[in-house]
Amino acid sequence: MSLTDSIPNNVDLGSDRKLLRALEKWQPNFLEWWKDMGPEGFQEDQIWLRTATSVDASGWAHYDYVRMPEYRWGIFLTPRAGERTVGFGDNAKYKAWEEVPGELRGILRRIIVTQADTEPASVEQQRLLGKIAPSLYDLRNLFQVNVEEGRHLWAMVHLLHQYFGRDGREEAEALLERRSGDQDKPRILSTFNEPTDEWLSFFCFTMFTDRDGKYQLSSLSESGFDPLARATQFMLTEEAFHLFVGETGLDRIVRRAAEATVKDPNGDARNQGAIDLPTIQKWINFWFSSAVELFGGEISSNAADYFATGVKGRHHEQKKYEEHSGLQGIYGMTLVKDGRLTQEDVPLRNAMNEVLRDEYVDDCERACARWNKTIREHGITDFELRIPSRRFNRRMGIYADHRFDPKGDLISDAAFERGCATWLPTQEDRDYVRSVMVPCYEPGQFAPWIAPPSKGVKGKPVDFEYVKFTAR
Ligand code: BYC
Ligand code: FE
Ligand code: FE
Repeated sequence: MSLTDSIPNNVDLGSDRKLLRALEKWQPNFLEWWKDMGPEGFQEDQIWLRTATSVDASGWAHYDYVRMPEYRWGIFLTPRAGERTVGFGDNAKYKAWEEVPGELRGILRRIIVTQADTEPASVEQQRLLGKIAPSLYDLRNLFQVNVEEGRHLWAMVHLLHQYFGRDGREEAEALLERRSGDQDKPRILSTFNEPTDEWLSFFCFTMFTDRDGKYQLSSLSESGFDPLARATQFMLTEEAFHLFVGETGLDRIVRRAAEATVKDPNGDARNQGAIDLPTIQKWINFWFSSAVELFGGEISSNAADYFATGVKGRHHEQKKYEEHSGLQGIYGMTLVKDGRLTQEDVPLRNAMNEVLRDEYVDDCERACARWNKTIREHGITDFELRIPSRRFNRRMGIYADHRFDPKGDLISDAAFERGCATWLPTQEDRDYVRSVMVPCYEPGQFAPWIAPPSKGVKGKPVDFEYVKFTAR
């Protein structure tokens, strides 16, 4: 099968010889990487997966059984809706760029490479999770997320190959050489080097880290560099499912925790084989605080440049804002001064990372309210989950040099050290969570620490055989 047949695309791959040759060289290396670093132990099995085969709203997703190495990773750009202009910053009203403007080459390359690097990183982080999947439904969802992150890598590699010449080809190779958590060749952003070796972390990752992806992609989806805008628009359609997996996965764990708490004579969910609510809170604290780092510095000249040049806007820049220069506004930033929290005005452009982080935090709060509703449905009124303050447990940015409790109050180093055992996962918590992670591969059965979903995938029943094992 030729590459143009094996790669569904709407970028006219068949007639672009140069691009085709570049991708023909890259593809075997990608497959090699997938076999080494993709889901371990399931490459021969038949997985009921969705594949993007076109960009039509009605028909883009095709569902069928497929062996993962034979997955058809495609290249899709959301079609143009007429002539576009740059929507914000100093270049607003100029025609959107079809090629990379020379003076923006450096920053566009940097943004695309950073975005691209996260995609294979997440697959690497999750590669052992299949061995301890709580159900076939969840196993299939894990692999769906993994193959789509693989496709997101293809989407960014396509941009690198088509628009960045030799530099782009070198960057595309390097994307297959870095490894999550590696001492010498780590992935670029911090969170993507954290181990994700049990499913509570997986659901926190898809809830909190993929959600950073949503907001970053959204702010790039109105980029003045039109191919990047169109590539990220299509990626967002897939991202919605990853977020669904995270948010509903946590809701199902919370449901089980609440049931077990009520059922147990001592109110101890762990006695019932579930994960208790305070432990879930610790994981939320850890993964949320790790994910908020991904928005970059609170006060950032990089962010100001991205906005000024028209490369990276705000979430829903056109829909939500009327003023698109970003020059008039100010942002009231909470800073630490003389050992106290104070508010200080920052020029809006320099605060763009924080503006995006605000949207993200609100979205996390919304999901958390839903989990709390699940808790209350079980008659539990003395426990509520909370999204911690964005200042809690930071390693980067303006809060990194200070210590805060989950409420966001400034505390001493000693108080932070003391609080850690109740706020963040301890070794004992990690051991417990790992101990309940036993695989459950019978169709319709679920591990005791997680409730079944309310429905199956794409109209299939919950007990559908989402994964067919070939030899086991
Ligand atoms: N870890 O002005 P600053 C996804 C660096 S997730 C390590 O604060 P800027 C997905 C920064 O590079 C979405 N380093 O940062 C999710 C800079 O370095 P230099 C991924 C970090 O540039 C799940 C310095 O610190 N997409 O898709 O405004 C599964 C200070 O720079 C970190 C993107 O990120 C960190 N967390 O903002 C699969 C979009 N944060 O110059 C996929 C593209 C900052 O001093 N990236 N640094 O060496 C960007 O737009 C920006 O690069 C960032 C950083 C928002 C990440
Ligand atoms: Fe992705
Ligand atoms: Fe994702």
